Amino acid sequence: MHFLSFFLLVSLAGQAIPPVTDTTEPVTDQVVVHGLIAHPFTITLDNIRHFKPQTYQNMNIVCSSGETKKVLRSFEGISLKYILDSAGITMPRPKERGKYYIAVRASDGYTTIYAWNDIYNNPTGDEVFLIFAENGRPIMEDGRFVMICRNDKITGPRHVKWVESIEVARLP
Ligand SMILES: Nc1nc2c(c(=O)[nH]1)N[C@H]1C(S)=C(S)[C@@H](COP(=O)(O)O)O[C@H]1N2
Ligand SMILES: [Mo]
Repeated sequence: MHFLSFFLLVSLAGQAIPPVTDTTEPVTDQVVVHGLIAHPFTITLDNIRHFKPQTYQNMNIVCSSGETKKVLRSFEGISLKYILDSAGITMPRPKERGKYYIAVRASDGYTTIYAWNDIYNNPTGDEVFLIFAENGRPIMEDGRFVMICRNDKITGPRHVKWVESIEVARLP
């Protein structure tokens, strides 16, 4: 075999096979805010203080199976509504408000949505937080940012680990 093609083959094979030690999910260190908004931006641990984070107490992460997966004595974060207000949702036809939704996506493909009405016309709007610290420590294994909905009865499904984007979109 020609030396160069052998070299190419080896380097391509090296790319295709991830290191065996890498069993963790891809860690996301920023959250991109995009879609039908006036001011797209990216949230990082460096700029999240501009959103005036607050500390809240006591929340359990409960799976649909009924199992309590995690107990948060405290968590620190910013509200989704405040993020959206900063982004400025563009809605030229207000009668279409019911078609608008917010998709929260994680790096492993896990996704949850909130209807625009859930955030702006329901108590839920005051209960959804992008959090970056749990029990007084930065979040590590679940990515740097997690989204939670504090008033869900079953809190696991809309507890999104490894959040990488928040998109404002509209049904056709
Ligand atoms: N990105 C991402 N977030 C996720 C999941 C997931 O698979 N991917 N699983 C959900 C489920 S089913 C539950 S119950 C909670 C708690 O899961 P954990 O025990 O893996 O933390 O996280 C939720 N968040
Ligand atoms: Mo779950």
